[in-house]
Amino acid sequence: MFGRLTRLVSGSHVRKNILLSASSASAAGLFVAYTQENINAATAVDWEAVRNDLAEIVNEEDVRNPGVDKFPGAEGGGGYVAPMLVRLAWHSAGTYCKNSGTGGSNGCTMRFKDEAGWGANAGLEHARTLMEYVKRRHPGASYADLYVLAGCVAIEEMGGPEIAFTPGRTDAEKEATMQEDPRFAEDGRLPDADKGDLTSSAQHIRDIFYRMGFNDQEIVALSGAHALGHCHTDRSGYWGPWTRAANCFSNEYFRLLLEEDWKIKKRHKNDRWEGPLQYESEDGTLMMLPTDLSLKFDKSFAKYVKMYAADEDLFFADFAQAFKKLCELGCNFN
Ligand code: HIF
Repeated sequence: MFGRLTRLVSGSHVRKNILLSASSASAAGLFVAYTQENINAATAVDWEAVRNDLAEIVNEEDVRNPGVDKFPGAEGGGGYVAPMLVRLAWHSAGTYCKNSGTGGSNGCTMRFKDEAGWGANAGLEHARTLMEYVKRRHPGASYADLYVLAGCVAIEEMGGPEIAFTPGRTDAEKEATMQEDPRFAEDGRLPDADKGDLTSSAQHIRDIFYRMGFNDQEIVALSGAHALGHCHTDRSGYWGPWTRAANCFSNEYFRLLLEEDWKIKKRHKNDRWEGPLQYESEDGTLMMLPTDLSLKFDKSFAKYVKMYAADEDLFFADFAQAFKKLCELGCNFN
């Protein structure tokens, strides 16, 4: 089965085929239209089989999260594809606003041109292409459920806690404004990684996550997911991994945040660093975003950083709850 998947996702020519063959419905030809018929079929989904397919995708070395940076090791396998799927799930859910009840993972509105094109979502087209493959094998599953489950399975496959998953999300059938369909949101809902100084960056994270209904402890617990994956210069403009085991869910992010002497990045390989403001470890191999570093210097956030650095079990338990909450914001499963 994965011989075929690999062929489909590894070459740009064949990738074009996967995209174009995915649908005749949308103008871009990218996405399968979700009809009332397959919404009704959602109850027939074999979720264990979906989980197995997702687990195979994140563990298959030839399935890639391609980029220009050429980090050490292959671009395929757990360290690259799995973190990208965690980012996919979080960006599908993190648009929620508790006051207006708009946004969230329900609707899977990132499939549409406007949200897909937000700067914050750069690079996630690779993840969405992988979801097309899973969708074709499980047509009764909504995209909205698939995006969320992909993130949960990826976390588990990287050694993280089990995230309780409840299916039942529906897919928006066409692009709309949030006034027309509350499952949509507007650009600006996902966080920026830098707001000038660390105090403003801390305030920005609070603005973003309080809007969703999270408190300081939950924000810090969620932030531990930056133990995973990389920043890519061709996506966000930032560069590098946060930890030395980007495919391993752990509390390393908190330990490194506290123990490393983080300095503003000035050089990249043998050149001047021309990218946005970011921090690097003493040996230059690891990175922190200004928003990450703000957790260390904000008193309320720092209390929880220390707690999770000292107690990985506590971090796993709190993360599992907070990530479940994130994935269910705005969802009505009844
Ligand atoms: Fe990320 N995040 N995130 N993030 N994120 C990036 C990558 C990942 C923020 C910015 C970035 C969370 C919160 C925030 C993951 C998971 C989570 C990148 C790099 C940026 C810039 C994208 C790229 O260049 O490819 C900001 C400002 C956040 C608010 C604090 C969550 C808590 C940590 C909610 C979360 O779960 C993961 C995983 C990646 C790695 C993706 C990859 O392709 O490797």
